[in-house]
Amino acid sequence: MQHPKRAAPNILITGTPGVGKSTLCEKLSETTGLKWLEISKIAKENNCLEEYDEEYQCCVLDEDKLLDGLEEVMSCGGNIVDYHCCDLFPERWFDIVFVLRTDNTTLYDRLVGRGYSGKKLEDNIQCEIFQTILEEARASYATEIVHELSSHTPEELESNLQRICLWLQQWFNDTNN
Ligand code: DAT
Repeated sequence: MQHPKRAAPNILITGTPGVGKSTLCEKLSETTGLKWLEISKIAKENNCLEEYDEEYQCCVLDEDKLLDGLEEVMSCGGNIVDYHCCDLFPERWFDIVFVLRTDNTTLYDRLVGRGYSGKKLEDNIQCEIFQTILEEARASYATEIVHELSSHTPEELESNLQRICLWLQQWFNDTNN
């Protein structure tokens, strides 16, 4: 269901780290003029990170503080939210959810290239193998708004971009008619 107060839709781009979220979001934002919200960066800049978790080698997120800070911008619409988890956000925020997917070899190479190793590398590969984020998305949002996108090559990047732009065009057509 479309949100009556939004002038433009909100899009969630999610998936395991390394699947290509930032790459797609940056291009999508350039092409559409929608605002790219990099949640990891926003959390850091707004002091929404709590203590460092040694086991997972990352900081624990203060979700309430983050979500409160985003409420206003999300209620206006026109945002592309980029984050590797998706079950923390209110369901009402999003008009569509894309889960980017890669095969294990591609993801492994990308994460090693980024300097991941040991448990952090293994956990992320397992996350993709068990399609954890896809299942999280299906459990958190209406299944008809959750879409998987294959994200291995520049050609796939281009086709994903086109697909989302077409959807966006349709959203504006439907909303204005
Ligand atoms: P994420 O934001 O999901 O962590 P990223 O956008 O930083 O991922 O991409 C990780 C690496 O993979 C980066 O070196 C760019 C590359 N990449 C992303 N999407 C790609 C695609 N469709 N084709 C080829 N390389 C891609």
